[in-house]
Amino acid sequence: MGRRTADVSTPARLAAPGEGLGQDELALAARNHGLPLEALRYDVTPPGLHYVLTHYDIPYVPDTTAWSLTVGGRVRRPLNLSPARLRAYPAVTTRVTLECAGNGRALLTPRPVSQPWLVEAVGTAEWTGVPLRLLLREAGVEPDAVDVVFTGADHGVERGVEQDYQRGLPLGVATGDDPGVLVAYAMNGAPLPPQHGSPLRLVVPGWYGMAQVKWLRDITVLATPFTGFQQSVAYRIRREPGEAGEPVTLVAPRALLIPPGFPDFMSRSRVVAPGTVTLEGRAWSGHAPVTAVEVSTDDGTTWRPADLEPDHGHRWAWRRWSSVWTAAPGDHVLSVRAHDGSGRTQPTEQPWNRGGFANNLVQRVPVFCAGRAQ
Ligand SMILES: Nc1nc2c(c(=O)[nH]1)N[C@H]1C(S)=C(S)[C@@H](COP(=O)(O)O)O[C@H]1N2
Ligand SMILES: [Mo]
Repeated sequence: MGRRTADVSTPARLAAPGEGLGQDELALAARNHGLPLEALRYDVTPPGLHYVLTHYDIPYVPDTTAWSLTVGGRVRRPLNLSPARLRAYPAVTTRVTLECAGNGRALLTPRPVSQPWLVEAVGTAEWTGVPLRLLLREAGVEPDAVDVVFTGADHGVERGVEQDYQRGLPLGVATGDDPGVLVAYAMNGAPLPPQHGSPLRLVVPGWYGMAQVKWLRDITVLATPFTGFQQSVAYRIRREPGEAGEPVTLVAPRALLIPPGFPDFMSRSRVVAPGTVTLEGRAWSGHAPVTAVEVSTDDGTTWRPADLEPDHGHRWAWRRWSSVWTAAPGDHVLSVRAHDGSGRTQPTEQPWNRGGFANNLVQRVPVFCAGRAQ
């Protein structure tokens, strides 16, 4: 597999100063849709409103009973499992907020040319499946194992490298139980929809989207670190094309606002009436639980704490926050930022890298307050 080796791939392109979105980025944006921000209201994102990101094509799987998941490599007893067999294992359901590592990319200058997310590449679902550690225990991992590689059924070419979509996890993450990695067959109590990985996908709570391999068909245990394209070339934080860079792993803290009032069709800027406005939204982090959320109604000059709801037992899902604002006539810029238990927060200056990954810059929501104060 792989017509060319990963190290000769073309670096991702940066947009020239002032260069608008091209047709290729528009095509990606139309295929890979975001969460309409008003859907941040739901604890669990309703079907179809969860963001979607697929690098190549959505595989056509009309008969999911014919699917097989193989587990092999450095194991004593290779497995070959059908979705029906997987349903016979003890099932675990976990509520998880997924976010694409490229969320925030299109806000960067210069803009990395790729899927042009603003802030909406996020969603929360209840994923049901089999704990990966049970499958690995049954297969009997050899003592020299270091990485576990997950292969999807989708195939494509990326920056000159033909490949199956593949990602690896360190053995400790794959076999750990905090978080427990799932081989999921259901989303919100129903079989996985095609775009979310039918019939099987990986769910790695706390990690960015690229780790959550959809259309999962093979799990291979390796005695050497995995160096595939999506591990060693893509999804690295680097400023220069030649750098090895740091791997993209856990989700950085982020809070988003449910845009208040009503939108202008073209600019999506908001209009609110004067008086009391409840600002509300969601906050999450893959590193550690969110400990505080702050809001600003003066474009980041001053911040005040918002009320943060408890996690209601859902550590890996976003949490609701709210704050009351008295809107006065005129123009305002609303912002919100999350802090987590690892001491991380959101920057107000863009943290630029070539791939446009993990940009958790604070959201800015311009609002026009119409009319006279009461
Ligand atoms: N097989 C496969 N799995 C994949 C991808 C892919 O292109 N192919 N995209 C990944 C990326 S980058 C993201 S952000 C998540 C998106 O998951 P969702 O579409 O269910 O929201 O899937 C991940 N899993
Ligand atoms: Mo992603």
